Amino acid sequence: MKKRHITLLFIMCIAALRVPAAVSDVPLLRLTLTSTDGWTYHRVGGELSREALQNYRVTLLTTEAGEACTLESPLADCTAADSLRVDLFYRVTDLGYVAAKLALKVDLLNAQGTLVGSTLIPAQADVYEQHMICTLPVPKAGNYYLLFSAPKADVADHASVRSVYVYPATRDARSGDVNGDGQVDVADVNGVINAVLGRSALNADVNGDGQVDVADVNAVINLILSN
Ligand SMILES: [Ca+2]
Ligand SMILES: [Ca+2]
Repeated sequence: MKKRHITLLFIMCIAALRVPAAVSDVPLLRLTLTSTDGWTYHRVGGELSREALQNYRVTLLTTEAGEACTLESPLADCTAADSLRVDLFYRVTDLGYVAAKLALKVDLLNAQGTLVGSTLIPAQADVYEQHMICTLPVPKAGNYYLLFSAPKADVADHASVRSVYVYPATRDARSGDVNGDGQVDVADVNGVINAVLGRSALNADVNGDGQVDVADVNAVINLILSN
């Protein structure tokens, strides 16, 4: 049997399956009072716990001597993400001290610890409950983690992280490169099939109709054959 016939037979076998396209409102990472697993707070004598978050002890600062107190997320699977949206809630406990001086830095690092992206989020003046938002592009499919710091000295011992949510901005699958490796090839066909079968949360809506189904398998094969 020819390879193309085998492919068509397989497509017919999964033709009845239809699952909704992946949604991007489920956080990839979150740090809350009830969810601190995998997160690390780097500060001598510091701890990351429900009590520490409640009692404003998860501060981010860099001392005059250069010691940085930082917050590190666990690794996240960013295979399906074009970018990450970070929502960080920061409670200021002394406005007079902190106003206009606070800015948080968010670094994106790959699994080997190499810095691949960075942004600085300035605080709003005279606001106790700071909602700090930034977007970091994901350079290519893979696992990444985030490192939060305050690079200016002495700014943030009067403020504390309250919670962090990191949402994936779903990769646009219409190019056919559903796994984000820069190529449209058989690996993407496998990716779409796995998404159709519910084995992967990859955005595989290649034809952009809002569903992930056999039509997307056809669409990615057509993209490969047309190249
Ligand atoms: Ca690909
Ligand atoms: Ca589709």
